[in-house]
Amino acid sequence: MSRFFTTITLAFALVSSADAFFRINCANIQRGRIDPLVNPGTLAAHSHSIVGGSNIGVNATFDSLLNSRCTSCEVGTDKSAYWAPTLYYKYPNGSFYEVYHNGAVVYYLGRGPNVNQTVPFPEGFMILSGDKSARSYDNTTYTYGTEQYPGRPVADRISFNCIDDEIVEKQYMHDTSCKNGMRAQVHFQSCWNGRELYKPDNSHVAYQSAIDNGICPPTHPVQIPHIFLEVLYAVADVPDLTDDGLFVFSQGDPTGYGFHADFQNGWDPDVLANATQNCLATDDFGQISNCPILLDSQSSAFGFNCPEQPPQVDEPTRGLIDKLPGCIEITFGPEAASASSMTCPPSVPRPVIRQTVDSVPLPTVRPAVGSTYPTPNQQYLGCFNDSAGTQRTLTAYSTSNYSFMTVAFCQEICNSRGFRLSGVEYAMECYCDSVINPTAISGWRDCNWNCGGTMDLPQQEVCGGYGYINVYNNTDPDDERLVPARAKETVGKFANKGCLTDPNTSGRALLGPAKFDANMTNEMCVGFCQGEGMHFAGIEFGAECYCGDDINEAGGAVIRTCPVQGLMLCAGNQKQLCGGPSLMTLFYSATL
Ligand SMILES: *[C@@H]1O[C@H](CO)[C@@H](O)[C@H](O)[C@H]1NC(C)=O
Ligand SMILES: *[C@@H]1O[C@H](CO)[C@@H](O)[C@H](O)[C@H]1NC(C)=O
Ligand SMILES: *[C@@H]1O[C@H](CO)[C@@H](O)[C@H](O)[C@H]1NC(C)=O
Ligand SMILES: *[C@@H]1O[C@H](CO)[C@@H](O)[C@H](O)[C@H]1NC(C)=O
Ligand SMILES: *[C@@H]1O[C@H](CO)[C@@H](O)[C@H](O)[C@H]1NC(C)=O
Ligand SMILES: *[C@@H]1O[C@H](CO)[C@@H](O)[C@H](O)[C@H]1NC(C)=O
Ligand SMILES: *[C@@H]1O[C@H](CO)[C@@H](O)[C@H](O)[C@H]1NC(C)=O
Ligand SMILES: *[C@@H]1O[C@H](CO)[C@@H](O)[C@H](O)[C@H]1NC(C)=O
Ligand SMILES: *[C@@H]1O[C@H](CO)[C@@H](O)[C@H](O)[C@H]1NC(C)=O
Ligand SMILES: CC(=O)N[C@H]1CO[C@H](CO)[C@@H](O)[C@@H]1O
Repeated sequence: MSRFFTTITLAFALVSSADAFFRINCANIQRGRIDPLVNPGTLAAHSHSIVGGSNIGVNATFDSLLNSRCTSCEVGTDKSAYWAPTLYYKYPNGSFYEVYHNGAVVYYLGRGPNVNQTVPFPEGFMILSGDKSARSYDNTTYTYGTEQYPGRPVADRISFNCIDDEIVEKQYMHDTSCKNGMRAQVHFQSCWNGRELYKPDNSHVAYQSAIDNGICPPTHPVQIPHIFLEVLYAVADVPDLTDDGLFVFSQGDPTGYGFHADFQNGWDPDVLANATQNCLATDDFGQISNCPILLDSQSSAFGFNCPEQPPQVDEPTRGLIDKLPGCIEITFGPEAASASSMTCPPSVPRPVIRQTVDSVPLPTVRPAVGSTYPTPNQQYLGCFNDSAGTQRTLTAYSTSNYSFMTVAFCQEICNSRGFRLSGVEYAMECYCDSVINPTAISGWRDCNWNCGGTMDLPQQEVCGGYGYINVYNNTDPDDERLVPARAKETVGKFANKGCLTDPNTSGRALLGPAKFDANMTNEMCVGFCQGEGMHFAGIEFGAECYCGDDINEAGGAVIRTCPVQGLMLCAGNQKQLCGGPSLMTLFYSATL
């Protein structure tokens, strides 16, 4: 299998046309001693890292998963849960540290001569693959096989890749000094007996003859999608690594032979049926973009939109902890770990399982292009591309605020600054302008990140995507905030006479009384000069007011039309202009 996952390019080169699959990226949804397959309703024996539907918990069922508010996997219609043991590093002083990983990658593979007979997982279907007590390689237990399709050691369902300059794959944790992470991998059974949805000994399912390929045994004739799960552990990022430390999985396994993973179906049945039929047997190279039914609900924002949930089991599993959760003893094998080394005696106090209320799916508002949202004067113009490498779609102003960002929050930011156009991007960013950059193109479907500020609301709205922006236009002709700043036409008896140059070579353009005020406005300066008994009032550089009865023409001052650009906002009124550098906004009245 390693051939797929070294790089995408390599996968493209090596995958044959029979090797169809799709790949779903998932972020963590919860961690802790939860395993509704093996220990429904109660504490699991060891700690798991779980990805998928947000309703995962000790009582999770097909219905509760399907009802999850969201999934931490990129396909929104897959609310299944997938989990694997948590990996720890044991320091020489006995403390444990949880090894960082950011979720899992789940592959759905279509393999073997009967791939076109693959049926979707039934509702309520569950599988566990692997054996938590294994501590050595079992070379005697084989999958079903025939001469044409030989069997293979079942132990090959587990493998580890050390991602370094060279990638080496073996069936155990053979190397933990991997610069770019250690990847643990599990193949699931893809043959079903057609009867039970789950049996505690997993005898309702069997492996294909070659595990990731081949035929199903006659006892388990129904071919189901083949799940292959990968978790990439950042083994090199553990602080204070020493030669005397030990990487150990949560079931007390320092070998890796006991790695395992669970799947609890939470797929929208129609979607899984469609994807099984159309995307597993054809030549699609793992791209969700080639599978229309999955693309419909695909979001690159799965981690943002569906963040990790608080742990239901009230005990520490993250960071630095003083023992493995659940009385787990470390056992090195080669004999299988005993049940007692992985179980708490009844005398040990049990952590509380927090009562949680199953969530329900949240609607996401997606206004149609041309419609208004959320108020009747805000017209949605569409999803535009907005790559950081090119000029942005809206360039005049931008800000970022994850916890508060909503469409309306950004509209207010932009409109209050005088910009008609507002754009939300990347869940948290807001861009403003009066015009759209002509290179930007609308009509994209990649605006699918929920706004950070709607995280806790009963309804979600969309705030762009990674490199994509939702643009809104405030079309209200009467919105005062959008009227560009300008000088007043009249202030009382005083009329605006345009601009007066103030070359400042031989005295000011107006030689009477003057004042500076941090709250300067047109009205303030006119009022001041009128009070001083002067006929001219001139405002310069935003906050300086000059008065006079004559213009200092000898000093080079002349009246001219005001320039379109270069005038300054009044220090005391952002909607008024108050001259500029060496230039006055001029008011005059013949009578006082
Ligand atoms: C054990 O060692 C680790 C790594 O040096 C350290 O972070 C931790 O605090 C130590 N634990 C105790 C209990 O001293
Ligand atoms: C499965 O069906 C597809 C589409 O009809 C076909 O291209 C492919 O060859 C079939 N695969 C097998 C193994 O029969
Ligand atoms: C299985 O492994 C054992 C122990 O390493 C070895 O002695 C035996 O020959 C192996 N059997 C097969 C069939 O490879
Ligand atoms: C599968 O989904 C695609 C995309 O939504 C749709 O066009 C197609 O009709 C569906 N096929 C079946 C068999 O339902
Ligand atoms: C799980 O279900 C049982 C039986 O309905 C209930 O007693 C228990 O409180 C539930 N646990 C949680 C954490 O919801
Ligand atoms: C939008 O995409 C076009 C075509 O790929 C590109 O030329 C343009 O620079 C992009 N514009 C932005 C704002 O990203
Ligand atoms: C985000 O917006 C809120 C509400 O306006 C404000 O209180 C907060 O300071 C802002 N945070 C940042 C980082 O700007
Ligand atoms: C935004 O609305 C205003 C007022 O209706 C209109 O003049 C302007 O052309 C619109 N801008 C865009 C980019 O649609
Ligand atoms: C400007 O106006 C504000 C608000 O009216 C006031 O608090 C401030 O003291 C004024 N500043 C000056 C320099 O007059
Ligand atoms: C040559 C001249 O008139 N310079 C004046 C320019 O303005 C400053 C500040 O008002 C005066 O200090 C200079 O005398």
